[in-house]
Amino acid sequence: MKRVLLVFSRSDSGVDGPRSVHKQQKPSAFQQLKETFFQRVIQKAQFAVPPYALLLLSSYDIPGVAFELCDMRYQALPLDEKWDLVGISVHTGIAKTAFDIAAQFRRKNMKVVLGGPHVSLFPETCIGKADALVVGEADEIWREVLSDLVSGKLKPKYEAKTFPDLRLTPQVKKEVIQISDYFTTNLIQTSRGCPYQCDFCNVSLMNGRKIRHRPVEQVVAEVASFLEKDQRVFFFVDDTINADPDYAFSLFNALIPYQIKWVGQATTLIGRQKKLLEIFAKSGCRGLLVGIEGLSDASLTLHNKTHNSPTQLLSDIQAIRDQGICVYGSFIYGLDGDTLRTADTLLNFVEKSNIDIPGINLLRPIPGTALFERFAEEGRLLFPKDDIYAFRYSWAQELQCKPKNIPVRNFIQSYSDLTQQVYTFSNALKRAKNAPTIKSVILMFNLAYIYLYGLSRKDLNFQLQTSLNV
Ligand code: B12
Ligand code: SF4
Repeated sequence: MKRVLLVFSRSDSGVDGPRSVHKQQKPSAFQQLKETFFQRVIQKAQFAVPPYALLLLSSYDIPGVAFELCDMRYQALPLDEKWDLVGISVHTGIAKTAFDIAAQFRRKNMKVVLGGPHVSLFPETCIGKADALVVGEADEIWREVLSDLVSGKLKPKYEAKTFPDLRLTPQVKKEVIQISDYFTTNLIQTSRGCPYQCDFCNVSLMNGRKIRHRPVEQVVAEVASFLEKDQRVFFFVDDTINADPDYAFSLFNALIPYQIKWVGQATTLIGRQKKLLEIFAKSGCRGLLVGIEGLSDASLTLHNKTHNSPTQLLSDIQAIRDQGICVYGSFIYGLDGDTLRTADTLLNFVEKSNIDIPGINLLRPIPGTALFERFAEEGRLLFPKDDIYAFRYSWAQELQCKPKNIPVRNFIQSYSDLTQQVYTFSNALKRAKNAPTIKSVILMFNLAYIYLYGLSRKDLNFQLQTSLNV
């Protein structure tokens, strides 16, 4: 039997437990204690969900292959055991850590395969870091990798030539995880691909613009099988669960009898898709993350987020909340149409719309995106273009590009003031009280965000004083 270990490593900062991104900043003993406490709470309470991609890869039935998973948020690397293959999921923000993990296993003569968003987007940066690379969505080639492993003929590179047909993707099993480790283990993906092309996003680069679905009956069967082991909330990981309204309608209509509670991610258009919204509510939807990003026509157009309509955003959010669904509104401050006045507009909007959790993000140039390339040409990246690893993911703790219309120093001040005003203790209580449902979850998020945005202000200020030449 070939033993395959799948490894998921935590992010340095971000949803896996935020900490200062400036290693040179020495936290006091009290700060360290506070960070550890918050990291634990945030990890467990907020996003501690199993690594979906690795659960999927462990669900393939290949004769002669047995899977185990090491989730480094909970377990140390089992370096002293003998593995026939170690598979590591790599995203750009943790690529260096992933390469280091690969090197540790390879030094012990164990074979390593790398896959995931970073390998798919930047395969050339992964050459020599592993015995095999899987470029693109692995679904159709994973079987080949494993049969080659069994026959001792692992190839250095496997590349998905087309986007896989999700009808052939197996039902996810949870045999490799400890269910009690997580906030929930009910992660489901119904589709891949996004028809939109917001210039700061890399989803259509990775998954294409055409939406590919799993058949409704397959998803329903997966929900039913998940319920046998875990009755907690379901998280539909699709980027835009309402992108194909007809499909979404059939799916959630079919899920009504299962009486699940679920959360997911949608575009603001859901506010105007009345029938679908009703079905979402009836099928147990408790919260939706919606990408609002900017509030002005200028900003939305300049970043190609044209499916959002600034004049309808308020009523879109109202409509969602009226159905008893909480809204996590994701904003970006620092878009190309933004000026210093935008901070006030954002603050007013957050208050007027009663958004349950406002996410106030900084514009981040993700390597590979159209935005990244444009900002590089315009000389607006704050780190060298070739050092793609410098563009790490944090909790808005680092400015990575110059805003178009606002000097950096003023921008950081304005962003810090904004997050301070949005996240106060009394606002947290007010949002929890007004939330249409899951009030305790809303309170928990809002309280955690007071801490997280405090960390953001501290780190941004440190960056301003130490490395931003402005
Ligand atoms: C749901 C989601 C989350 C959830 C749940 C993640 C989880 N635990 O599974 C939460 C909210 C927790 C989350 C957290 C983060 N996320 Co996230 N997330 C997503 C989202 C929307 C879907 C991911 C998913 O499950 N896709 C479905 C699976 C099947 O696809 P996949 O992961 O790409 O895997 C396929 C292939 O890549 C490949 N593959 C993947 N791993 C491996 C490993 C091996 C060995 C092999 C052979 C193949 C392989 O095979 C899979 C099947 O085809 C994506 C956007 C997207 N469309 O991908 C962002 C995305 C993956 N996240 C991203 C980021 C940045 C993060 C965070 C760093 C955010 C933060 N600031 O903290 C953290 C990182 C946490 C971590 N340690 O990985 C980025 C990664 C960008 C990049 N270029 O690397 C993405 C692409 C979003 C974006 N557009 O920027 N995320
Ligand atoms: S931000 Fe959302 S809507 Fe825009 S391209 Fe990315 S996934 Fe699609």
